[in-house]
Amino acid sequence: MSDFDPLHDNDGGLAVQEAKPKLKRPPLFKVILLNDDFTPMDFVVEILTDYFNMDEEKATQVMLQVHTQGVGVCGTFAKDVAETKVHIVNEYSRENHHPLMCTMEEA
Ligand code: TYC
Repeated sequence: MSDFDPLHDNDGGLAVQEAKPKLKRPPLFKVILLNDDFTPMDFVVEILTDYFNMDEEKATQVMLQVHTQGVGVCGTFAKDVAETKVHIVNEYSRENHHPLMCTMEEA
């Protein structure tokens, strides 16, 4: 017969620590715009207002940050959302014959 007794804790008096569930938050990704010499400033502002929900003032600030520093962050998102935004922005830029580059990196 089995020694297992469901009415007792069966640990022989030992302190037994439950394993902690190993849950990690999924990583976030920054969506980034790169500067170039050809994309018009208003086109970049349009991207930031239309795809990143910025108002005109914030979009202009971020555009100028990219223009002067070379890169700027459009926002931080879950991986699949960041991938979709990068894809949509790059497609839209190509359709409009601008070389604007949008990319992502882990936050
Ligand atoms: N440097 C561009 C210009 O002078 C403007 C620009 C800003 C381009 C931001 C890309 O991500 C960019 N017209």
